This record gives sequence, C-alpha cells and structure tokens, in this order.
Amino acid sequence: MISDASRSAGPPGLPDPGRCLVMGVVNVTPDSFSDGGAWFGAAAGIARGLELAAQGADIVDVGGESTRPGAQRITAEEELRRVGPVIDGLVAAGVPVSVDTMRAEVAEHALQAGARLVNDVSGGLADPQMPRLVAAAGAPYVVMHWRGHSHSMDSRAVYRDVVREVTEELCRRVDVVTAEGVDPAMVVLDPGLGFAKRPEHNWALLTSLDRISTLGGRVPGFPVLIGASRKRFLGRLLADPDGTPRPFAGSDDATLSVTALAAASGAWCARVHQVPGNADAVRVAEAWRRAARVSGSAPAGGKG
Ligand code: PMM
Repeated sequence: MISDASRSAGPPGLPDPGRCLVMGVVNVTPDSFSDGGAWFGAAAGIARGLELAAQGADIVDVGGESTRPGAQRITAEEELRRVGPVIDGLVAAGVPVSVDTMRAEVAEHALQAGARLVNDVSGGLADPQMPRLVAAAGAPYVVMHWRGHSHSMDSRAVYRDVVREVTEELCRRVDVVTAEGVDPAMVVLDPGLGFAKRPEHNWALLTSLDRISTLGGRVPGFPVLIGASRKRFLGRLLADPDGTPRPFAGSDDATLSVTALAAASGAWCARVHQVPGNADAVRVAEAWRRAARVSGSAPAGGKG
C-alpha cells in the first residue's frame, strides 16, 4: 500500500480533495478503442467534459490522438484541431483540464489555453522537446511507462519481471525529465496499463503501486495515476465461457472495482470513462483507508 505521505503529495495547482482524484476522459477521436467516435467534434467534446465535471470528475482529460493498439498517428495540426476548441470551452467553464498528448506543440497550446496538467503517455519519449516545455511552463506532468507507438506495442510486451522492469524504466524517465528541468514535485507516475502489457503484467503492476510510487524504494514516493478503465485486460477477465471478451462498455463495473482497490492502495488519481460510480468508489476507498488508519491495520506514515 502507498503511504499517506506519498499519496497526499499531489502536484500543486491541481484539485486536492484529500482522496484519490477522478479524472474523466474525453477522447475527441473517431477511433479510440474504448469510446471511439462518441465525443468526436468540439460541441460533443465540450458537452461531454461538462457532463463529466458535473458528475464529479475532479479533472477532465482531453485527448485527440487514439492510442489503441495498431492505431496510426495523426498530424499535430489535426490533433490541435480536435483538442483546441474542447480545451477552450472547458477552461472557459472553469473545469480543471489536462491534455493527453505526446507532442510538445500540442501541450504548449493547451497550457497557454489554461490546461493544468500534461498527460504524456510516452513519458517524454515520443517527443524529446516535451520535458523542456513542461519544465518551462512549470506544469504538473504525468510520466507514463511506454515502450513504443501503438503499431508496435503488443510485440514489446515482453518482461522477465514486469514490476522491476517497469519501475526501472520509469526511474530512467524521471532522471531524464528532471535533468531537463522538470521539478520532481510536478511529476506523477503511471505504470501504463495495457501499453506493451499483457493482462498478467497489468495485474502485477496494479498490486505493486507502492514499488512504482517509490521507484522500487529509491525515493519517498511519487503520486501514481492508474488508467484501467475499459482496458482489454478487463474485457478478457470477464470473457464469456467460449472466450469472447466482454465489450468495453460491459467492463465499467470491473473498472469501479479496480478504482476502489487502487484508491484504497493509495493511488493518487484514477482515469476513467464513466464518472459517477468511480466517484463513489474513491469515497469508499478513502473511508476504508481512514478506518484502517484508526484501527491500526495500516501504518499512517510508513509503507502499509
Ligand atoms: N490510457 C489511454 C489514454 N491515455 N493516459 C494515462 N496517463 N494512462 C493511461 O492508462 C491512458 C492514458 C488509453 O485509453 P483510452 O483510449 O480508452 O482513453
């Protein structure tokens, strides 16, 4: 379990409700694997972001590029054309916004428009300009574990000890981004569920949040973001007896379970497509952590 000391240390400038944050997802794409096309277009994207915020999302993550396995890249211009108006609309409405992008150019526009966090699924690997841009802006930065673009990620899901290797690879990314000037207090880590991960890898990582947060015991602890929502490993877990995976929307209840377990283990934020149940789940998890603290089942400041 991640200690309270690590979990409460979210980056400054973001909501701090004293529990795991809920990040609602708006994919302004025609082809994201979990909700592709549903919120494509500025009006639909803004309306969805406002709905997620009204349902209890602490922050709304706006992305314009699909990262589903096998997806081809779009141009920076197209990405900006998709996310720009949605970010503008949500910022104008006072919604805390994060931008889900691997491109410094897109992140720069988003931050100028008022986005409060850069969510880079490549952890700075896809665009070497990204860490310097984030550092100059003084923005919170989600550094996710990533081994390559969508067209090749399934073939890269090879590990001898997934928790150790992901932790070490994240550690190297933290070294790089902080060497480029990113303040460590602004860094959030993400094990990158489903990105070059087979189902067994995702489960191993989910049960090792403390090792990820502390980079294997090297540091007191970074906040950890978990993106399990509607991922293929949940659909496979819930497969029919004949092996047919559960469709994405049919894994929303399983997502709630993962959110509750991850939040009870001290995750800082859960990135989800459906907010209401997850907003309840993080409250249950917080009550659970509090009660465990009071009853002495979890050490307050140490590794529980
Ligand atoms: N997953 C997706 C997109 N962005 N960002 C972070 N930080 N962590 C994730 O796990 C993550 C992400 C892919 O899911 P989607 O296309 O259904 O939104």
